[in-house]
Amino acid sequence: MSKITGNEIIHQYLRHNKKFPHVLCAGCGHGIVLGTLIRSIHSLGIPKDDVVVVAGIGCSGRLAVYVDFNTVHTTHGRALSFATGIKISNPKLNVIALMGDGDALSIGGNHLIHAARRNIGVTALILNNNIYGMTGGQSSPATPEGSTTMTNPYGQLDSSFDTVELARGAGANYVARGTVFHVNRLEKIMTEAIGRPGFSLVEAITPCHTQFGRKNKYKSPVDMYNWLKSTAVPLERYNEMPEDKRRDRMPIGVFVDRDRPGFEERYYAMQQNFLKQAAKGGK
Ligand SMILES: Cc1ncc(C[n+]2csc(CCOP(=O)(O)OP(=O)(O)O)c2C)c(N)n1
Ligand code: SF4
Repeated sequence: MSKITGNEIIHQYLRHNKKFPHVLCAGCGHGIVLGTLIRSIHSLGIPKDDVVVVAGIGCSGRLAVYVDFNTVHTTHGRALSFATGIKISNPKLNVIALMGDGDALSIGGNHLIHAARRNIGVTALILNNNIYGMTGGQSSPATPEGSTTMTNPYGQLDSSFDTVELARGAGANYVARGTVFHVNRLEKIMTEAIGRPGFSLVEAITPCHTQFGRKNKYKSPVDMYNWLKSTAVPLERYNEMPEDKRRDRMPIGVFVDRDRPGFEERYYAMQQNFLKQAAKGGK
């Protein structure tokens, strides 16, 4: 029997009849992220019915409607709140919150911090294209300082968030960054993240040529992929680079890998303890 290819695997997980053609622009990296997510779930052997993809609003949020998992297309910035409720009500589910950088870091920033602090057993997948894609290219908290956007035609004045440092500081169990150019690494990271207990965060850098690239130095999708190729450096190599060489380079890899129990585990342990005490006639 011939070996099943990555593309054939992806087709097993799509809602062919209802939701296509998709809305993404040619050259958009979001589809590559979805491919890695599907292959990761497939390689972990998780049944479709045990997966819940909770997405916010944005081009990234649209991905949830194409896949044949349990899916919820929620409100902008609130994917993690819905995901938290789902995970607590049924901890056996693999809950993946899929968000854009605007969704996760701007309107949903507070939810992100507290989901990481709580260490809820959800995988947060942030598709960082450095911009608000769906609504026409406004600056997001991930827009690099100095770059041009629809709302910053003379250059973004604020510095951009480091998503990895934010999640690490807030207490996430697992934090990693990859790019859609380095697709095998991204898939490996995603697989690890989904398999870990507690709160995992994967930042997937994905090009939006339409709203970001064209206003900056990347006139074509190919320019954007070349930018990812030349900018991203594996973390181990980045750590060995002298300070001046690190400028304009972006480390990719696994930044945090801890093994603390997730909130839902701690919550059920507390509940069991309470029930035991009550059965003994205590408080
Ligand atoms: C409460 C609320 N505010 C604003 C919007 C409008 N809105 C829809 S998508 C979006 C930005 C999407 O950007 P991002 O999350 O980065 O995702 P992308 O489209 O780039 O994948 C905004 C502001 C909304 N739908 N709801
Ligand atoms: S606007 Fe950007 S993020 Fe949205 S589909 Fe097009 S390339 Fe992708």
